[in-house]
Amino acid sequence: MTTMTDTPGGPSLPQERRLVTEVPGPKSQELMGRKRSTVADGVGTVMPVFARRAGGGVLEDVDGNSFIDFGSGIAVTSVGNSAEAVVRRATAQLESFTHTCAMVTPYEPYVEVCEELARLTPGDHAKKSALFNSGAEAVENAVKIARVHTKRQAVVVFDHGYHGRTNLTMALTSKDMPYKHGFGPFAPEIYRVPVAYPFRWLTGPENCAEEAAAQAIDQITKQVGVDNVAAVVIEPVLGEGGFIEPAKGFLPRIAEFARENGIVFVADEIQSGFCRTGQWFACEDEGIVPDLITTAKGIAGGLPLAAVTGRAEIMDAVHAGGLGGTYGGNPVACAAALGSIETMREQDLAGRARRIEEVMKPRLQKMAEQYPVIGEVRGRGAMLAIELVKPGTKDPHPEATAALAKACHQEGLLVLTTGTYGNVMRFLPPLVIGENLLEEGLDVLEGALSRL
Ligand code: PLZ
Repeated sequence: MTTMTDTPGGPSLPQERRLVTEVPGPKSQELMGRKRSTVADGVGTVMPVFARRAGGGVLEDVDGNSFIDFGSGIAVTSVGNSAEAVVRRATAQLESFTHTCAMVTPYEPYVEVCEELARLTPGDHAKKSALFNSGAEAVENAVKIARVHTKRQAVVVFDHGYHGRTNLTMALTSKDMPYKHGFGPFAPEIYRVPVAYPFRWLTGPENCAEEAAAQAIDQITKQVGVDNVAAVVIEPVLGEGGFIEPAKGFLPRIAEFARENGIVFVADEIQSGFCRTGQWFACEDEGIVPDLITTAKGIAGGLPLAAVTGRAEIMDAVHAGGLGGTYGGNPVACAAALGSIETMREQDLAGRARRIEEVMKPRLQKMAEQYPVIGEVRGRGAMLAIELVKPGTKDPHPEATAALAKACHQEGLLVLTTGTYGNVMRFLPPLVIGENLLEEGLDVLEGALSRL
């Protein structure tokens, strides 16, 4: 019997970095052999160790090694793995019923999650939500809703954008390898325009916001035609593209342009949302009120749940029965989301994210001064990154990035890379991570950098 105190990943899990074997250890190696013979090669592995327990700021593998977690399962376990309120609520729900299908017989947790989303997302207009299983599914549905509402077809997305791996969301995603390569043909009526990426803007960062917005708007106007555009879809901080913060002013300008032209502005906050950047949602930093917002990942503490939330009149444009899916808004996932939101609220995890930035960013900046391989430190809250370059240039350095990640893994620090050029190391610790672990993780990173 699992009780609250010995919940895997719960308080009994020592919050420490501990290496007791080489990485990967023998048990992980054996499991990796079994994986290779039965799991499709297309399913990749970032760090070749098998998880046994995880919680707080650590992940323990089957050999007994304990890693400091700077990844949160790609920005999912913001409240920590097996967070108490998530386990408590999801367990109670598991014991009541596991599934009815929300379209067949609705249940209260689904409604409660939508009520929370209406409260938490930006803007005080009337809002409605629909729930799904994955981020990609949420983005697909945001496009469906925007098309019905506007009776238009075109969708505008941005350089370096990432929105998922389904056919439509692959089309919305900008990076070929590994996401799109060989998987075409892709969905039509998708148009890509420039984003204000200050570090790589040709004329430099100073006028990046205005120039990029002008170019984007010119392309939309001249190449697509505003009357054809149903939606613009953008991540307020571009995640898989390399933790790019669009230069200040860019997002408000695009949002304004959308508003003036009857285009639905969709903020994809699947990676940046739910306290990750130090606010409930990243678009709040520039006072943006999206028409639709897509959420997933951090919403449910590790259970699969996603949502589209937005202006009631847009959401309600779709005919009855037009939105759904067998599992969308599964009751256990909804209960977990309510536990996750409860934790974020009670423990002020947005404040914790801001504190993580305070601890990490100055240290990363110091490392950047010392090691010219770091071209830029960026991000906010607990969504931070370093972009690696060939020293003295801005040429991307994916080899150094991969080597640095591998060195960190071997020293007991779980880090992830990202970026169109594969040259960005990102830091996404659980928001509940202890400050001692944060500092120790940075020590490991610094040591690995010095040996690079
Ligand atoms: N939109 C902004 O970050 C998922 C992808 C990892 P799903 N990002 C992690 C990988 O290699 O598959 C993501 C995102 C943004 C949409 C998605 C898609 O969310 O839940 O993975 O479908």
